[in-house]
Amino acid sequence: FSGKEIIPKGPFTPKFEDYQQVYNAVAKALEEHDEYDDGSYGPVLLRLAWHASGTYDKETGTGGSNGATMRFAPEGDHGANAGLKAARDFLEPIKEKFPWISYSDLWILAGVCAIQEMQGPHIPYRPGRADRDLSFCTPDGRLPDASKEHKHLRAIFGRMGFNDQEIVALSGAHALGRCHADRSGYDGPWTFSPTTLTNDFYKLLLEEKWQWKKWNGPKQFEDVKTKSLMMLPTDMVLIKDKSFRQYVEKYAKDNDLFFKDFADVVLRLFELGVPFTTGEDARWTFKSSFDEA
Ligand code: ZEM
Repeated sequence: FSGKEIIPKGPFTPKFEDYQQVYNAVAKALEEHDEYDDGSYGPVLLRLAWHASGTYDKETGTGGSNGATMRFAPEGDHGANAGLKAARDFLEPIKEKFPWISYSDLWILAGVCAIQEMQGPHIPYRPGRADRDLSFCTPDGRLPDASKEHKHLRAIFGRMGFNDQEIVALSGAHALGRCHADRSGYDGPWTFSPTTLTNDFYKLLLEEKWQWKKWNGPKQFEDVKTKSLMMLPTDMVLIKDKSFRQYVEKYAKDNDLFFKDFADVVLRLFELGVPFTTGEDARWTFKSSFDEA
């Protein structure tokens, strides 16, 4: 042993290809675990990325996806985060395989992957989030409460820096997934295709007749025709409020416009409060399973 052959290695600096490998691993795991819910972990992964990001407060610069503080109590135990352990556990083997990625970058990358793999638009992404300890947990109450009204939605999303149009564009995510009685108390899916991103959330809001569901659970709406779909009180606010409604009408008519605006606003949501050392031109677009090789 001469030591001559030892090539000094700097710290591993992952590049686009490395992150695409992580993307591919998440996409593969999504495909493999089709036993979950309506056949995909995609919706709950997106919800994890949203709840990690949606704690941002523009006044104090606290919260947001940097830190992944939902790993810890108290934040992991906040009522709004009930059920998100399923998403965090789903990503654990991926974190083990790619230990160089921070949890906070991984959760957001997984959200991007979920959107793209559920046939949504491409969401440009850049890494730069570092994990932080539990002293950075945000206080409870920063995420929206589905039982509330217009003022609440504007206050919560305004705190993150979003306007009416952006609130409506973000809400189109409710085309995906479902409510779980054992998590939020609410029950049921919003659309008939909860694992494919479409503008159906807006179409159904406008085109179906909705009535209060008669049951023991929290107040929610059901469609009169099939009684199999649901809307939260905050979803219904989007067609009751004139300013919100004009955007619901636009997105119901034009899926391309919805995809464009959704991609723009989700990108911003996912970057809130992150102390990037790179510029906006450093964003990458991952190849999805639907893209040409
Ligand atoms: Zn949701 N959301 N959300 N949301 N959400 C649920 C589920 C999902 C609100 C809300 O209270 C709830 C955004 C905005 C808002 C997703 C994405 C996004 C559930 C059901 C509730 C109660 C949870 C359960 O029981 O499992 C409220 C009040 C919102 C204010 C407008 C935004 C913004 C989102 C992303 C951009 C997704 C994908 C789900 C489905 C999760 C799943 O497990 O299927």
